[in-house]
Amino acid sequence: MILYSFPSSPFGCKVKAVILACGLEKAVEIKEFHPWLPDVEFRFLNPLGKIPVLQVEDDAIFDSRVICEYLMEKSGMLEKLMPDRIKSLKIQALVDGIADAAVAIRYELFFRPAHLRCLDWHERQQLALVSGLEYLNKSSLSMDIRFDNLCIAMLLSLYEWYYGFMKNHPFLKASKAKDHPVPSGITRLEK
Ligand SMILES: N[C@@H](CCC(=O)N[C@@H](CS)C(=O)NCC(=O)O)C(=O)O
Repeated sequence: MILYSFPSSPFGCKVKAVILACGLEKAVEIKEFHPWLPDVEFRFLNPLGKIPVLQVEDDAIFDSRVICEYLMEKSGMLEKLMPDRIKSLKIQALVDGIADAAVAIRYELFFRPAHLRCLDWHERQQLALVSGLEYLNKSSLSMDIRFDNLCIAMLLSLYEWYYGFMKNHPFLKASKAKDHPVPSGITRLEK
């Protein structure tokens, strides 16, 4: 299997953590790919042009939520990592929503020239991000290896719980988000 992702993608990091927790690291080759690079072939894998994508033989699976379930089911780890399915899916929805807001802000600041930026829209994304993090901060979080905790751990790097969780499970370090320069050849929006 091939995972197309980029080191700074929160959705890609979530999938990488699931790969490690399911013991699938030898079964999945990771290919770095930035979704904004013009690449017609990639659109055949995911018509939405987004990472992460998991190529499995002649099929391509997207998005990160579907990939995670596929990998957990394939490795027989679904029940173990998702003991409470609805709770896990709710936390994933929250974490993905925070990541969506963070990615939207990043794109706005990097790709869109200043004269096209909308302050109200930016503040709305910021509000979702901060409220989402506050909600997580107030939740009581265990130290267990479970899918909801993997989602949260790959999103956070600030909170006390995160340091405890990563110390308890050092094998997850390999899936942490990394700041990464944007590849050359990506054009910003100008008009
Ligand atoms: N819901 C999707 C979100 C994926 C996503 O937004 N990925 C970003 C990178 S972190 C992307 O590929 N953006 C390219 C674009 O929006 O054109 C998932 O969970 O996989």
